[in-house]
Amino acid sequence: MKQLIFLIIVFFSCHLWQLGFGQSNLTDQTSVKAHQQLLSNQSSLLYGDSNCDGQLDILDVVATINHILGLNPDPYCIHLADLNADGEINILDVVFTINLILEVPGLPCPGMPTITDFDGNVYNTVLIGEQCWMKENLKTSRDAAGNSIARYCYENNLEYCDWYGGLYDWFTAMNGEVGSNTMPSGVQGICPEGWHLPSHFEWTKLEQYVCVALGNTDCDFEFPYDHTTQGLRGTNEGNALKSCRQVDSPLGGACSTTEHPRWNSHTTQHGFDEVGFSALPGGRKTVDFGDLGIGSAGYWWSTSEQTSDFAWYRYIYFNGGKIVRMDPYKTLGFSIRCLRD
Ligand SMILES: [Ca+2]
Ligand SMILES: [Ca+2]
Repeated sequence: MKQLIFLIIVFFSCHLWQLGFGQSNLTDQTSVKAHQQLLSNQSSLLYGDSNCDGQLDILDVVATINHILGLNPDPYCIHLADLNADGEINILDVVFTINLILEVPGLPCPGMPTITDFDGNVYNTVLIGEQCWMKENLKTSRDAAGNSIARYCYENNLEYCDWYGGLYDWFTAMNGEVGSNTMPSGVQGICPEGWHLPSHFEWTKLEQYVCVALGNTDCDFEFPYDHTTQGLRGTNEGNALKSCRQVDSPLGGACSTTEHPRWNSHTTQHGFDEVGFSALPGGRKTVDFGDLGIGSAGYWWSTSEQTSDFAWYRYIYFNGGKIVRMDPYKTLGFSIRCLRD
C-alpha cells in the first residue's frame, strides 16, 4: 500500500509539473467568482474534495500536489484539502486524501483529527463509514457550556477517569434533553459543541458497518433497526470494536500489556480493532452493588428511551465477541462516546 501511494505521488509530482496542470491564478476575479459559486453549491463539506467539484477522487490528489508545487490550481478548496487540520497543505494531506479515496480503515476524521472538551481533555477521532466518532470515552466533568456535571470515576479514583473515561447516568449524559430515536439523534447532551450523543439507531449503523466490513452475513438480521430485538447479537463484531490492548493479547507487541487501560486476559476473544473504534472496558456504576466490570466490560449509553425508567445501551465483554443491546435502568453509570454532528 505504501509503495502504491509513493508511486502515485511520484508519478503526479513528476508529470503534472511538466504538463503545467491548472496554472491559473486564484486572484483572477472570474476564478474567484467560480470558486465561490462552487462552494455555495456544496450542501455539506466533502473533505478531501480539494478541487471543489463535489467528488472525491484522484483529481483531488492531483490538485493538492499542484498546490504544494506552487502551481495555483484553480479552483482550489484549501479548507477541504487540509485534512489533518494543521493549518498547512503538505505531503501529509496528499497521503490522507489517498487513504480516504482507498477507504483505509481507522483514519482520523478529515478536518478534525482531535476534539477538545471544556475541561481541556483532547480526544482522537476516527472515521467509520459515514460516522465520525470520538476514539476514546468521554471524561469531561463539565458540559459544553462549562456547567459542572455528575461525572463519576470508577471506585472514585481519578486515574480510572484518565484511563477509561467517566461514568455517567443517563440523565446526566442527556443533560436535560429529551430522548431521541432519530438518526442523527440531535441530542448534544454532555458532548462538546458540534458533537452529539448517539441514538440506538446510530449504534446500529456502526454495528452494521462493522458486520459488513468483517464479511459477515445476516447483518440486517443480527443488527436490526428496531426497538424490540434484545440480547447478544452478531458473532465477532464486539472483538472488532475492542481496543487490541489486553493482558496477554495473542497479537503481542503493544497489544499485549498489563498497563491500564486494557482488557482482561482471554486467549481467543481478544480485541483486534478492525475499524479503529478502540473500545475500552470502563465498567459500570450500579446503585446497589457498587462498581463492577473494569477491565472486563464496556457499556455505552444511547439517547433512545424504552420507557421513562429504561434506555438503550451497548455492551461489549472480555470473554465473548458479540455485542449486547438492551435497555437497563437509566440510573446506572456507563461510558459515553460522542459522534460528530
Ligand atoms: Ca474533487
Ligand atoms: Ca495539513
